[in-house]
Amino acid sequence: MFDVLTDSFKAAINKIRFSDDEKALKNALETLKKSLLKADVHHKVVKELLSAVEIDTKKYGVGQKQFLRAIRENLTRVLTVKNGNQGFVFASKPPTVALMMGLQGSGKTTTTVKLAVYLKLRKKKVLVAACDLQRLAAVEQLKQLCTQNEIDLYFDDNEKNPVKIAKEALKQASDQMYDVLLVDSAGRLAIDEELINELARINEVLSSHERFYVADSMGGQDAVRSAHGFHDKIGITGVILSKYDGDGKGGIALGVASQIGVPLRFIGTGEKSADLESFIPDRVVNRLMGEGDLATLAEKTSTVIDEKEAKAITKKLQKGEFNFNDFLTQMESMKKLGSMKSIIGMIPGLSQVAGQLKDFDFENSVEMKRIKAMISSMTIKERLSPSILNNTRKRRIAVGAGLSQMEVNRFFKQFENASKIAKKFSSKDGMASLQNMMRQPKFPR
Ligand SMILES: Nc1nc2c(ncn2[C@@H]2O[C@H](COP(=O)(O)OP(=O)(O)OP(=O)(O)O)[C@@H](O)[C@H]2O)c(=O)[nH]1
Ligand SMILES: [Mg+2]
Repeated sequence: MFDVLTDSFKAAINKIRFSDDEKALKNALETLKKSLLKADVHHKVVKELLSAVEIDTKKYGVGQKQFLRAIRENLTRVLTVKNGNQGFVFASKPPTVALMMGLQGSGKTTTTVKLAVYLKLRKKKVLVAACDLQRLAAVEQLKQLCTQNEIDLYFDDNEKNPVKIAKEALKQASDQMYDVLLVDSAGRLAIDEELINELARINEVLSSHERFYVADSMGGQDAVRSAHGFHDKIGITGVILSKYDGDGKGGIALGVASQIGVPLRFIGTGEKSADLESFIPDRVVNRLMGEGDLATLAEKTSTVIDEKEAKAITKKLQKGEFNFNDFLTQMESMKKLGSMKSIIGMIPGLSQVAGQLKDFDFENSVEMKRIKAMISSMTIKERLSPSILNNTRKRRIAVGAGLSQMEVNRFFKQFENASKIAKKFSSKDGMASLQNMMRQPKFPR
C-alpha cells in the first residue's frame, strides 16, 4: 500500500553510513526530498519534515541510525493531530453517529458500507442511513451493498427530505440500541451553497460525533483542497482516503493531517467491502520504514478468525480429518482479511514482495474459482471424507467443474500435501520440526 513511499525512505537511508558527515546527510535529504515530491507529498509538508529531520539528525550525531530515528519521530509528528481521534472512536453513549461527506463519486457510499463491515466484524451493531436523495439510484446502490454485506439499512422511498430521513434513522438507532449509525449523504461536483446547507441541517438533527470527509486519493492535492471547504462550513473530524489502491502515488496520505489539521482516519484500498484499513500514525510509520505492522495484522485476523473455530480446525488437522468443507470455510475467512497485498505489507520483511502479489485475489483468482467449482461438484460425503475419492469419482468431478482430469488430479495432490504439512505443524512438536527445517541452510554461503 505504501510501497512508493517506503522505497523513498529506504533510498535516502541507504545514502548514509553508520557514522557519516554532513555532506552525506545533505545528499540523503536531497534524495528524500526529490522522491517525496515525486510521490505527491505536499511541498510544504516535505519542507517542514526535512528541516526537522536535518536538525534532529545533527542533534543526535550524523549517522544512519540517528537519521532513521529523526525520520521516524518527525513523521509520526506530521501524521498526528493533537486531540484528534485515531481509528474509529466510540461515543460514551451509543449510538455513535458518523456523517459521511464528500464530492461526487469520491467513494462515500462504498466507504460507508466498508466502515459498517469493519465495525460489524468488531461485534458492533451498525445501522446505515440512506440520505442521498440527489442521485438517481443512490438508495438502490446502498440497498444492494447492504444486502450483500448483511448490514441494516434505514431508508424511506416515500420521503423526499434527507433531513427527515436522518432524524428518523437516528430515532431508530437509539430505540433499537444500535452501537453506530453511519449516514451516507449526497455528493456534488463542487462545493455549493445548497449542498452545504443540506449537510448542515442533516448534521444538526444528528448531533454527529464524527464527520468524515471522504476524499478520492486519485485526485491528488485537489482532494485535500476541497476538504478545507467542508471543514470551514461543517467542521470535519476525520479524513478517509478512498481508492488508495489506484494509480496515485500515495504521498497525499502524508500531508492530510498537517495540511487540514484533521487526522487521516482510514484508507480505502480496493473496491471490496473488506478493503478498508485504519490509519494509526505510529503503526503506519513502521510500515513506511518497511518494518511491517504486526499490531494491525493481529487485530485484523482476530476479527475474522474465531478462536474456538481455530482450535477445532487444529484438532481436525492433527487427526488428519481436515476435509473440503473446512477448506471452504478457511477460504471464506481469508477473503474477509482483504487483499493479499495489504496483508503481506503488514508482515515485517515481506513488504518488498508485496508488489509481486498485488493482483492475487482470493475471491476471483482463476485458481480459487477452479477449486470452488471442484468442491461444488462433490457430493456431501466426498467433501467430508476426501479419502473415498477414487478415479471414477474424480472423473465425475472434473466433468462437473468443467476441468480436465489432470487439473483435478493436481488439485487433489496439492490438497493432500497441504494436509500432511499442516498435520505435521499442528502437532505438539510441530514448531520444533519447523525450526529444525529453518536451521538447514538452503543457500550456499
Ligand atoms: N479501487 C477502488 N475503488 C473504489 C474505492 N472506493 C470506492 N471505489 C469505487 O469508486 C466508485 C464511486 O464510489 P461511490 O461509493 O459510489 O462514490 P460516492 O461518493 O458515493 O458517489 P456519489 O454518491 O455519486 O456522490 C465506485 O465504482 C466504487 O466501487 C477504493 O478504495 N478503491
Ligand atoms: Mg453515494
